[in-house]
Amino acid sequence: MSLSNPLPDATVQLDIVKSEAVQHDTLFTTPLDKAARFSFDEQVVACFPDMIRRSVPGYGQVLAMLPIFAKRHCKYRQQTSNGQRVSRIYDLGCSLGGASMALAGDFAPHDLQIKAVDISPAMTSEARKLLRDNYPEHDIEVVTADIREFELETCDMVILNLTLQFLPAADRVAVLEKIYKALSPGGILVLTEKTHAFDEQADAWLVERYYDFKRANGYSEMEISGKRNALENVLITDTLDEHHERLDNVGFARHLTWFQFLNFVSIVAFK
Ligand code: GEK
Repeated sequence: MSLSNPLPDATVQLDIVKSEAVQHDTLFTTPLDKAARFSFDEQVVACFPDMIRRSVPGYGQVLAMLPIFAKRHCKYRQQTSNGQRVSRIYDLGCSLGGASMALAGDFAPHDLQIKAVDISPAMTSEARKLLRDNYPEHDIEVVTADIREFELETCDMVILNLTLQFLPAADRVAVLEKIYKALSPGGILVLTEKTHAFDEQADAWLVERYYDFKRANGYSEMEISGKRNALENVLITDTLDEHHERLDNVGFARHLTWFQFLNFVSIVAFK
């Protein structure tokens, strides 16, 4: 089957990086050592906006909804050191700060305090630059840290956009517990993840259509299989039921799947 035009939805995107400098993702256009593991290094940073847009169905739509959710659920519940009331939002596993940028773009500088955290220094140094250039007036701090060790202050909203999936399975509960504790009553967690289906046939169909999506966005068979190999044991998916069960277990009384596109889902959990 050949799909010559990019799928309409694949073109829905936020210009998270307006710079001309964004490279086309060519990371897997040449055969690589089969054992090479995917890592968020300088090479990935240089093509990240192109990569995420072409390989994550619904990335733009999810980001576009974040400020809409924030406007409903962030109620200036936090106090800064100089006594001002703000809404504090964490963007955990921020990469280049796409989610933080989507939020900053829709809020006045004094209304939000954003803390964006990522373990990759290559990502945070670029994110810091992009956020400073695009939103110089906003209170946005970019921190290089492992979210498993990073302490959270009380907050109104936490974004885990495609990040939990990169943590070892055994560490996921503790991170969610920490988030639950930090959220003020009325606050929300937005958790977006790649998932797998429990039913084998359903899963095979979703995975195949996901590869069709990537083909439609210009990825070759070699690029698709190269990326799949590199992500093995690096990106470990759960089922949608496992996500909901874990959220129950850490204390979230109410959570629902508000978005699904093939095997990618986004959940909102309410404290
Ligand atoms: C976006 N949220 O554009 N601590 C902190 N960061 C981590 C950790 C960890 N333990 N493990 C992985 N990361 C972004 C996209 S990308 C998703 C998120 C993807 C970071 C890692 O360095 C990378 O930047 C990010 O999680 C995942 O809205 O590339 O598929």
